[in-house]
Amino acid sequence: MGREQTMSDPAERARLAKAHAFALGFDLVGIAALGPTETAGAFDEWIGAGYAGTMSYLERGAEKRRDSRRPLPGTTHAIVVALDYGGKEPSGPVARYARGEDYHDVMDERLRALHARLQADAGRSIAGKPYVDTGPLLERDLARRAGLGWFGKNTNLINPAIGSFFFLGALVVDLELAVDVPFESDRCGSCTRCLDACPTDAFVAPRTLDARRCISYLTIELKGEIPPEFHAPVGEMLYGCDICQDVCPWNVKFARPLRVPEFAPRNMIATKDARALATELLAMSQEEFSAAFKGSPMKRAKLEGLKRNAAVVLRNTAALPALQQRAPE
Ligand code: B12
Ligand code: SF4
Ligand code: SF4
Repeated sequence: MGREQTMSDPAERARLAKAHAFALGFDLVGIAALGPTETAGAFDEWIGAGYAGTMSYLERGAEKRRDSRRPLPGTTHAIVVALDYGGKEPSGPVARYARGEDYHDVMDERLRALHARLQADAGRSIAGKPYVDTGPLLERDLARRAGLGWFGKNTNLINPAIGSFFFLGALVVDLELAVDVPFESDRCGSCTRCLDACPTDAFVAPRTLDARRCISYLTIELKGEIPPEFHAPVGEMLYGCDICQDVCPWNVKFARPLRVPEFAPRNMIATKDARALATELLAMSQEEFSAAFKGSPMKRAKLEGLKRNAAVVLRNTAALPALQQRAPE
């Protein structure tokens, strides 16, 4: 087959796009046609119930989330990728996803490189844009349609070969590509481990999370004070929460060691337990914080938010010895 003929075949183009994505280090790749979002109803109900709390940007983008062609008009297909962030690494006060460099930057750079390779293959410019949590796309919906996994009861997208400790991203393009078969089966079965393990009872039903109760929301997204009823359940979690993924049998069995150097924990985090890290954060100036957390996703909570979390964690860890002494009662 000549080059021109090869590049006019959607199946061959899809094969090449996937080969490029794997060569760039992505762990899963699938292709979906853009169009009306199947789970838009679930999203609207979720917003309507108030479960998004103060994350008003989600509601603002609701219209565009109903159809994945809307964020970048003219685009027709998405190459959806997943990048594993090392679920086998030990749990700790900072959720695994946030210990190293910001995943938005790491994924965005790789998706841009993928876009450049597609254009080089085609010998022309192709309209397209990478999305990594950076626009009004329901990424888990798109990923399921591209065959990457199912919606777990903990709401995370789970893949039967690698579990759920991965980021999602998509390169939307104006290019016809052969699509993958959507992931139709539900492999959770009768398991309820994630629902039972959540310290704040944040799941109102399987696959429905009241974000206002989730430690990830409370320690990252919420501005202002964490409501007192959640102080004890936050435990030693300074930033984010991995509990409902840690207990999932698919992660227990298939989570992998960290392979992406950019996600290795920065020094500030690697060497400290919750108490030491909380103490250091509380004493930090804005300048020290900016230097120590340059390029970190933890900057999202700002120093003020991290100090708020640190105070809760310090209170919780200080109370532990006293509680342990009372155990024989
Ligand atoms: C807002 C948000 C949050 C919120 C709300 C989370 C939530 N579950 O809704 C908070 C701050 C709590 C959060 C936390 C986390 N997040 Co977050 N978050 C997002 C964001 C920006 C939007 C998600 C959203 O629209 N939620 C609204 C609900 C309704 O949508 P959904 O959860 O995607 O659920 C879909 C399906 O489950 C389905 N659905 C919903 N209900 C039902 C019911 C039935 C019966 C069925 C069949 C389907 C169904 O429809 C929904 C819409 O498509 C996405 C990025 C993006 N643009 O999509 C990242 C994203 C989902 N987050 C991610 C991560 C890594 C996390 C954390 C693990 C971080 C951490 N360690 O602290 C936690 C996990 C907590 C959890 N159990 O979900 C990853 C998830 C990767 C994966 N494997 O799934 C994403 C995709 C970011 C990325 N680009 O990698 N997050
Ligand atoms: S991330 Fe933590 S707090 Fe949020 S739903 Fe999962 S277990 Fe509950
Ligand atoms: S813990 Fe069980 S119910 Fe929850 S997501 Fe994993 S398999 Fe599904």
